[in-house]
Amino acid sequence: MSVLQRDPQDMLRVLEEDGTPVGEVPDLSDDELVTMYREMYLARHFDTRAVSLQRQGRMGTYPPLSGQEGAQIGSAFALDEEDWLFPSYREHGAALHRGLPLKRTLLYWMGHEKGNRIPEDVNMFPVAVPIATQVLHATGAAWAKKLQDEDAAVMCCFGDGATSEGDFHEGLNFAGVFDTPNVFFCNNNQWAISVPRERQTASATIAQKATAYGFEGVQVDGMDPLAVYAATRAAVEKAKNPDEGERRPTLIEAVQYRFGAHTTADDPTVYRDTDEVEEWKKKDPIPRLEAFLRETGRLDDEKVEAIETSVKDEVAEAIEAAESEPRPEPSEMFSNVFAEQTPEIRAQAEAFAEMYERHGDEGFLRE
Ligand SMILES: Cc1ncc(C[n+]2csc(CCOP(=O)(O)OP(=O)(O)O)c2C)c(N)n1
Repeated sequence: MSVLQRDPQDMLRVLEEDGTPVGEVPDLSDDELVTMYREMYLARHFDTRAVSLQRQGRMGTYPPLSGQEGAQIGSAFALDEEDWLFPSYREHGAALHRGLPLKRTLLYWMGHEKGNRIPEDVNMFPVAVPIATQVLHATGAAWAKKLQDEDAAVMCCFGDGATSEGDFHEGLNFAGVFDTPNVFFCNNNQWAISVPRERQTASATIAQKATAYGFEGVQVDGMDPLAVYAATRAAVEKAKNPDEGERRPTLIEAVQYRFGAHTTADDPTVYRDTDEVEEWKKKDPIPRLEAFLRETGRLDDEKVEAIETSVKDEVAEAIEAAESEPRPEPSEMFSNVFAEQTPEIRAQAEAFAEMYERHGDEGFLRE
């Protein structure tokens, strides 16, 4: 029986918090499991460095992902080469697994348009900042894949807050009716900036919303990368190759927590309790997978140390490469939105140019 065939309130888990298996370990090779761990470690280290770059004034606002590595890497790991990822703005981990160079992610948050250009061989869409808009794009893309008879699944990532948007309903409703090959992956990290999960919906779970759209919804422990992988893999396979009578789309709710701020522009201590954060830190996906891999002889001190060193080097190189790019021209913010500028944007660009000429960079800095 598929792992998707369960009550949406029955959370799927493979590893306990201490790394002990309590469910069926997915069929991944030793190398794949260690790579999964390395990528989670890489995502965490990248995140820590990115936050400190922002604090040093070397990068703009940045949305941290710490705590969410298991959900991001575990889900992206389940995609095949031909599948597509439609991310929100926090999916730096899923993106690195897909092959987006870290330098691009850094450039994006440093304000370079170049950072938003996805390499031809990476099947993912650019960052979506307007909440839930990517759900519609992903549903449309999946419908196109189906109409063109292409064998590809489309995974769309969004937060718990996104489920309150009309776009979420429209996308999932359409996917159900047109039976599109979608995996809707909700990173329920408990908070939409300062709005807690209880204020987002009166439903017992987000996963159960799938029932209303006529397809399967599954709740998974998002701090457990192997459970996330198992659920996403089953959803990807079903999207591309459903059994008789099965609907292609799936809604996955990965229950997790963001350890840090929503972005570097807010202070989470104002709206949430430090005890709550500490409780969730006990579920950290990285030591959880590490304990399992050590216990089963796939990792030891030497291997972990080698991973640590290579990850630090990789991130340092990406930072150096991003910082050696010439600074973007501020006027570039008016480009790349429309092929031809609208009269409003043209007027704004002209007003900006005039102000910039008069005051230079200083005119835009606040004390
Ligand atoms: C359409 C829209 N409305 C409001 C915002 C402002 N905003 C930015 S992030 C955010 C919260 C999103 O929370 P959630 O969907 O749970 O994702 P998370 O940031 O927790 O990953 C809001 C309201 C926005 N970006 N787009």
